[in-house]
Amino acid sequence: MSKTFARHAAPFILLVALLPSGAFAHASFETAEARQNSYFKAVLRVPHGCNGEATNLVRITVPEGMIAVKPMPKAGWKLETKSGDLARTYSLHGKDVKNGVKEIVWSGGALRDEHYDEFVFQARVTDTLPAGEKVFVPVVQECANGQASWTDIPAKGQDSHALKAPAPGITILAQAPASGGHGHAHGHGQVPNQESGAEYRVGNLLIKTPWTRATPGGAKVGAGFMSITNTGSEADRLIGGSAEIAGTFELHEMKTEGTVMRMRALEKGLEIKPGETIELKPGGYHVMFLDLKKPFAEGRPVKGQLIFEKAGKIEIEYRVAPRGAAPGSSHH
Ligand SMILES: [Cu+2]
Repeated sequence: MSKTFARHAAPFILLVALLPSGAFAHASFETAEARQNSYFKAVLRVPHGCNGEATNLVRITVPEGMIAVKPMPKAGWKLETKSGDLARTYSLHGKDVKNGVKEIVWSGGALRDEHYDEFVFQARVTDTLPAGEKVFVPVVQECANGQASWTDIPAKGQDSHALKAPAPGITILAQAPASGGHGHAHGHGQVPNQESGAEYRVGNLLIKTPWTRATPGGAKVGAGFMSITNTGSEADRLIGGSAEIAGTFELHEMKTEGTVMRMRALEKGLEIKPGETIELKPGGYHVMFLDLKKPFAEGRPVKGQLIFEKAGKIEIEYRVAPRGAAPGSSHH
């Protein structure tokens, strides 16, 4: 499970309290990241009807740059697609693609306001969609007397959270590292350093010594630490991730305000400038594991994933230090 970071600059406790009720208020995609030049399974979550009425129709407008679109039929719903000429010619497996599905409509069903459902399609994300940017997929729900439109697209630089009815967005990640006989992508291998067992490279980023602390039995939260070095010439940004046993993953900053230490979620992730090393450490930046299903046990490593805006995803392992361990204990 991965998640981009919450945008609330509220103290941590407040933020957790808000999650259960606020998290699915808008139509959104279950996975909100897709990789260039690969197929993406888009799972649209429809959380409620139109002002209490049941939803009878769901219409998705496919954005330019997504091709080879295939919607999934849904029991009890009629499925239709509208095809047309694309704005440009795409290449897929050596063939020209000039037209395709531009609209998907599921109709004739009845999704009651108090229920939730998912509408699924598959598409290929081309590299005409720039990595690091968000592509928006307008969605309209129709009911007997009204409709709910998720069609607002933010202007450049505008936060989509400021919009009343934001179109669900998908963040585009750079092309996956080559594997399985498709040649080599230079510098994009995810090769953990065998000697230390705690160095990971993805793109131009070097991640060292991820660690966390053992948690007491009933604890629902934990924090993770590491250093991240950008060896490239372009800035990158840690934008999300996940960890086993943890229901939710966030990026936080600890700051002293007056005499009080406060945690806040980082709105836009954590930027790592070219040549810079960012230390995630107790009392500063850290990744936050929320809704732990089991405690973290000393000596039993925790697997996780980090998502960077440009470099993409990397699987890492956190060493689990004793409870209350200090920063220095990250060294062997
Ligand atoms: Cu935190």
